[in-house]
Amino acid sequence: MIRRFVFGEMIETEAILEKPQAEGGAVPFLCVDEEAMTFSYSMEDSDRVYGLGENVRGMNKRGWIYESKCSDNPDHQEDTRALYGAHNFLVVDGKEQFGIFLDYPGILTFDVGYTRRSELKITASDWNLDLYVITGENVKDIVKQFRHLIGRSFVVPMWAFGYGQSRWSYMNEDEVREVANKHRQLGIPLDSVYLDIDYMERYKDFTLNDEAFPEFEKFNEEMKEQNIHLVPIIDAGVKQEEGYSVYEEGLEKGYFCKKEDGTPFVAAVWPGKALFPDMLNKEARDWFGDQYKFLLDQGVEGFWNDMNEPAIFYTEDRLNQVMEQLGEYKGKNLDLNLFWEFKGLVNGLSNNVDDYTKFYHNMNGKKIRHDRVHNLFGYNMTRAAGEAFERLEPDKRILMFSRSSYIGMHRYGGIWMGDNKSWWSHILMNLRMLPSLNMCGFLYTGADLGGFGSDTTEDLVLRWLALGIFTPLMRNHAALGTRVQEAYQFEDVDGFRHIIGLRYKLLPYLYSEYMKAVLRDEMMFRPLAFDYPEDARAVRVEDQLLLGDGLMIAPVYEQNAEGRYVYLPERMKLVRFKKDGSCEEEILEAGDHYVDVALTDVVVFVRPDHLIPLSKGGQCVADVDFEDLQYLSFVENEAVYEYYHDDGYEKDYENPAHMCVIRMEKDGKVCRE
Ligand code: MIG
Repeated sequence: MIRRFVFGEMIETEAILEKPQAEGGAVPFLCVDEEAMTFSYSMEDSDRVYGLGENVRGMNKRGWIYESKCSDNPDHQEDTRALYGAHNFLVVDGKEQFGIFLDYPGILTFDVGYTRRSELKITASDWNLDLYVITGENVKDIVKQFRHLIGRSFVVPMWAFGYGQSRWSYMNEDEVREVANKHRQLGIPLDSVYLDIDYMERYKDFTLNDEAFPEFEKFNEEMKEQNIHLVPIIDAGVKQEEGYSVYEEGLEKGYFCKKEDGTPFVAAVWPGKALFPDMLNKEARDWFGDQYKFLLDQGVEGFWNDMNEPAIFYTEDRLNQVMEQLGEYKGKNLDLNLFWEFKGLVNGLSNNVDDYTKFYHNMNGKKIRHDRVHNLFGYNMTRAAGEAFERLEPDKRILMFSRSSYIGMHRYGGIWMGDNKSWWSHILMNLRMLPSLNMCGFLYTGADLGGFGSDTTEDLVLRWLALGIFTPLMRNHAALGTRVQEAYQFEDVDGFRHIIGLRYKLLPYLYSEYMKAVLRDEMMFRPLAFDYPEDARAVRVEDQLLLGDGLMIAPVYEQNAEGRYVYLPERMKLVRFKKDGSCEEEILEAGDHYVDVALTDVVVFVRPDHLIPLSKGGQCVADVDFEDLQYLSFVENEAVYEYYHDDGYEKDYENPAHMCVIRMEKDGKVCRE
């Protein structure tokens, strides 16, 4: 059951398109303090709290404080309170079971037992919000109701399930061609190469650097002939430059965010001084979306939207102020306090929250200060693109994923998990974020495999890929200046080919599970707690996941490990895929097991009476034969699998012809209905 409670007059976010009738009266379970603008709940010791989408720490969010404040924050540490997205949905599982969603576009705090261990306290910055309270049979049911409420998740073209290679600093055609060729020559599968900001002419959106990509359309075609898709980045800021048509047109039509006095708000990002299109304004959004046509017309079928928190290096006004203030330090003896103050001035230039109070949106004719709707910006940039794709390419699926997001954005695109590091702990962070994001509708998601910042190592990339082969977005991406980390840069090419190759074997299962999760508002990745709520051990497991209908995964995330402990909530079949192509199987009883996992092994666990359809693999998604299936299976009585398959490009998702039932008997006999 979903109940909606209205407090004040919220600014419309369109996170939920069809709102249930509002209710009056008391909010069950929650203590509401209008004065302090808080909701609180008293937790029992055994209560667990799930959700909050993109955030650090455990799947069980208890014991920390989180903020919904979309931030360009490359420090994904234990004490980080906010990342790029604002995902105000959580589920309490314990004595009471309920979900809450706060539809509120400003900054929120979720204190989940941080100040007082037994208290969950949510604090808003003003009292204009809608609160949804969802109750149901169990956690999965609560999540499903929420997912239904926020609408169906976005679907990618099938090639976007292939392996993608990215790096900030592929400077020109030849460098991109080399990435493609190396993979093909060495037989390492690949479906896409990402273009970071260097493909543009001086970081101007919807332009191409003509020297680096003299004949882009032709080049894109050349890549497509090899079944490789180029996926360019789009940034939120539009460069301020006379004669640049996007800038000129946006300015003329008044589509950029403005300061209080009505003049354009100028902030510096990649291209230096830039303006932010008013993504919250319908006309500006349509206009910005139409700009993607420039690349669509040249054959591009996928994009990633970056810097849309929006990130700000500095604003013109603050920079001028700081420059002036800095002069005052000249000739002074800078002691600790003064020196920190001095440093603080410069450091405070970037992503300064105060700057978010300096510009305005025009939402349906109403002037609204940015900080009140801060968390809607990235969502609406991606919505601009998503809506434009529907207009411009109605019959095509176009890949889109964004850095910043809000609840509801999952209808238009996926997200990637932002600027992680080449750290072992970030493999685990990647794993833990998956179910929390699925709860919020983000099914097409993944992390920068191998790590974005910092220098990586071969073993780290291999181990990370062994998780990445399961995530819908499977992309290796690294920052400018870091150690190169394409699969072919390392010694054990056979190991990379094997692990990445497995992704293509798993594809029939992964795509089927993804589509079922989309169509049924379900989660593809679940904590063990969601399926085994009665198992006191399972509910505490933080480093294993259920993947779809029949699999459990337990990746290795520690350096130099030769295996790991795995907890089995029931009898399962372990399957070990080895580099030499062989496959070992072993039935394990419920309980704890130490499982050997060599550096190039991939281990999965099949649940009883389940089967997993596999293909024979391929060098790209187009190679994969979805009819000629093999099966991983663990049949004690009979296994039944609902197999979803479509052509991966058309949009008639609901066509029942895409679904069939595969049955396997104890003797291994398979039949399809
Ligand atoms: O502040 O475009 O998260 O994936 O490579 C850096 C350059 C800006 C941040 C993105 C990252 C991308 C990078 N961008």
